[in-house]
Amino acid sequence: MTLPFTRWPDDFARRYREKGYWQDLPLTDILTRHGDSEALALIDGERRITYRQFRHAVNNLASALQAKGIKRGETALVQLGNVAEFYITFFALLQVGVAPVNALFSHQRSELNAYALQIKPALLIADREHALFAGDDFLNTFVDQHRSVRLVWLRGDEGEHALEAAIDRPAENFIATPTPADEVAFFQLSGGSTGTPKLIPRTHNDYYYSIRRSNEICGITAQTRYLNALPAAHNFAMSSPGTLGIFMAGGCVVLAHDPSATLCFPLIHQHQVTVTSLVPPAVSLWLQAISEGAGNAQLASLELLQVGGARLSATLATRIPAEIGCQLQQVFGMAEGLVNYTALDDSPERIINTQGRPMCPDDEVWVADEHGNPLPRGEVGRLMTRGPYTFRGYFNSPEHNASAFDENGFYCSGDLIAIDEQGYITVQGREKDQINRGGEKIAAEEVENLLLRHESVIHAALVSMEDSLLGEKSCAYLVVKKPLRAVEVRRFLREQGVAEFKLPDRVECLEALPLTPVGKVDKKQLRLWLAERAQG
Ligand code: OOB
Repeated sequence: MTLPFTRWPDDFARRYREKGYWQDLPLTDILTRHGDSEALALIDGERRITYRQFRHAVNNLASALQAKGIKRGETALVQLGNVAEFYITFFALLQVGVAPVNALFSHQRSELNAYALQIKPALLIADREHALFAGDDFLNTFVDQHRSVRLVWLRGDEGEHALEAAIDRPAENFIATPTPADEVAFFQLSGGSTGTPKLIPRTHNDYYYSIRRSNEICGITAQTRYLNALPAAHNFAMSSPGTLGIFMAGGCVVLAHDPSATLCFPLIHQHQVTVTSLVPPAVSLWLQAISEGAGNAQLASLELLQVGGARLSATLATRIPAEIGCQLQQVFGMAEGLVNYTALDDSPERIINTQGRPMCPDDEVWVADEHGNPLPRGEVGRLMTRGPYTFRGYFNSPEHNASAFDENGFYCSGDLIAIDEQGYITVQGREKDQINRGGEKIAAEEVENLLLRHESVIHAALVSMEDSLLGEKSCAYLVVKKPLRAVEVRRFLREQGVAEFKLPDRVECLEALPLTPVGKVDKKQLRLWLAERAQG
């Protein structure tokens, strides 16, 4: 049994193989290639895990999954944070050919249910440390609602659901059964711009290539010590080159539960970390900590800081080499595929002012006007792309795919960009109905739908407003039957079980929403009002 997904046309697949991008290896090769190496793979708090221990833990869990009757071609819903078990579970599922959706740790009931409805998971792996799974109420409802779930394992559980027990029990004669390399390995999460969170099928071949190529560009080796302070499940953290890149090279990953300076600076010093990745707001906080007394002495081992996920201002970019004392690399990527990097040997001017170049010679990227026609070099328009690691369709979403792709299979990311003569991209804005809250993506429609469930809400529009730290925050404009306060709105959304970062930072009630000539909500106008208010 294999999972349905939109494949690359045969001639593309042939070319990607001929050029060596697709090597027909399962992603588990990233780990198994190290055999019984005693090199350190992972540091999680006090725990130190070598490649040999890592591989054994993975095979134990994989073997336990097989013993429970979990089969190749099935799916899993996983919610684990920045802990060793995230990676053990990921590789174990791949070893038995089960495709996981790795929900973010910040996700709540609403997101987990939406993912489960789409993939109909055979198993759920989550964490007792997450508020949702501290007791059994949500778990019981979830298993009741999603009848496909046959097995539940929880990190930190003392009883029948204990994940750690399955990891610790030695496997006997384990035989790996990964899915074929050109089939779905797992699902990435889309930042989203529609009502329901969309899933991105990623194959072994395409994802492995993106990791291998990222390692080349970023100079990752067995000597690299990488601090992962981004959410473990995020595409940036997993593959650009991220934790999987480090594992592939035989380097060492140090886990941090959050990107705060108080946590990360000592970890960098203690473990002599050489590379890390941050979103722009975390960079601001690090710079603030340095200037307010922490200094940068603890960061002496740091050679490279990658920044991506949201727009990095030139002002902030300039301060990184000067105040943190390491090289900056801009990363403009997306869970759907395409990743752009500034090169380590690019001029400082390029590194500060551009979001880099597509990493693969066969990434086809062009800029379209609003009618889908190509624009001349340098002009601002829609990013269109296809290539050996850019997906060809969201999971089970024919309608959305029809508008997200053109007739030649080019994906329209919803970003507005310009490409210069040398092929360097600058991100100029966004056309998709999304708020980028410091790298955390909010699909406006998803939150609007939840707001409309409130008995007093007649119309709702969620728009971005500028924020000096996060870049953007969200404001909900509401037309209501009776006045609503921001706290009530936020409480209501929390009760709907939605991730905290999606709650509107501000709420405004109006008589009516402004409309465009064709009768759509005029979000441009709403954003303009917010900007005027912020100034006045
Ligand atoms: C990364 O992935 P996603 O899927 O969370 O978000 C993708 C979107 C892009 O379409 C763009 O709108 C925005 O995030 N974005 C940036 C950016 N990097 C991402 N906008 C401006 N400047 C940047 N450097 O965010 C992601 C995936 C892999 C690597 C890095 C980031």
